[in-house]
Amino acid sequence: MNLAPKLRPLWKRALILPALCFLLAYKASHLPTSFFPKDVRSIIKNWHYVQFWMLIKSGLTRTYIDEPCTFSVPKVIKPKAEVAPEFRFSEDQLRSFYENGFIGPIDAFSPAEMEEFRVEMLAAEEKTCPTYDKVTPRDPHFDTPKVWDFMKSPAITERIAQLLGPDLLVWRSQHFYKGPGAPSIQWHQASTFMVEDYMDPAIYPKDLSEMFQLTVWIAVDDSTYENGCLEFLRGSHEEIRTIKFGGEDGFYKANFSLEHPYGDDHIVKVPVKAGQFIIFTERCIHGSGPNTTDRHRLAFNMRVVPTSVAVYTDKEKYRSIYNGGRYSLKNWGVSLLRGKDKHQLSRVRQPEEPHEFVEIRKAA
Ligand SMILES: O=C(O)CCC(=O)C(=O)O
Ligand SMILES: [Fe+2]
Repeated sequence: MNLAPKLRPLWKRALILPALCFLLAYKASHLPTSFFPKDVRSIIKNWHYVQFWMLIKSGLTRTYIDEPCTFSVPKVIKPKAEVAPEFRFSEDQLRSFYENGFIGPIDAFSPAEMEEFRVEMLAAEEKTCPTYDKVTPRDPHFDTPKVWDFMKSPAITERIAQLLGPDLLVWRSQHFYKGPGAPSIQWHQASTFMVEDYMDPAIYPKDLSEMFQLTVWIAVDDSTYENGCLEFLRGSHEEIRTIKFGGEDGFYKANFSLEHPYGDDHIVKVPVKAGQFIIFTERCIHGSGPNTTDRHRLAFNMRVVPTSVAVYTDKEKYRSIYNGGRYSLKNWGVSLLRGKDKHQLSRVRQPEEPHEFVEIRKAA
């Protein structure tokens, strides 16, 4: 089933609308769903009533970008883990993170370390990665040991621990090669990453309004106004918004604009030096400008959850509308970044340990 967010011709919308109404009514009936195809079962189970309703009442021109939720700021602002003094956020820094939805830039690595890594990262861009048996920017921490070493740096882990708690898993990472002249990445946000395949969430927090996921974005090149540094709409993590289908091609191959109430005075552009990083909740609306220079802008990110959040559960494949279609999860697992995994809710793959690759060529 292709659920790419784009404006469909009127006749297609006229066919889909009654089907959606039926599925909404079926969800409300709580009748068994076992005889439906898997994708239909996922939609009935995972879509919130407001997601159905937004699509139906807009005549299939509008939907939530991800599972709808709000964001509750903790009543008492304090670190969620004890860390060494050199990594401690001040109360003001914590407060600004909760108010804005992001914090940084923060120092982690030297320009020399990034200089050396840049060569390896550029080489990896072209290689078939054994984890997915394809050329992909996804999850370089499995196949490039240096990426995992960087991720485990206390400059990073000790900062995230104060925001998410002591026990942390990496469930995703990605290279971002923004070539000379590359276009902008449009405003987007995510909650449980249902935004990737529009049927199943990737992560399963117990409480959707809590902060259950953080992204750490590490600059390998200096990231500047000219080459498309990250931009945020400060304070926009309070709610998951809707998208309107149509308009210019934007987010990879999708075709939509995010609807939000924030004026330009909320835009914060964050230039970052090579070796520095930014932490943000993916719920904070963000994007990056075009690269107007003749050099690339390299970066990588990691996505982190507390061990109490399950990832992918028993799935074998996960679709990504934006990022290369289906990904087989046969060689995927969460990687313990810090602390202990008392919950053991997801499959595990520790990048530093040997991995027996499962053949995925036919399955993917
Ligand atoms: O690197 C970019 O321009 C975008 C990064 C991003 O959206 C993310 O890390 O979630
Ligand atoms: Fe993003």
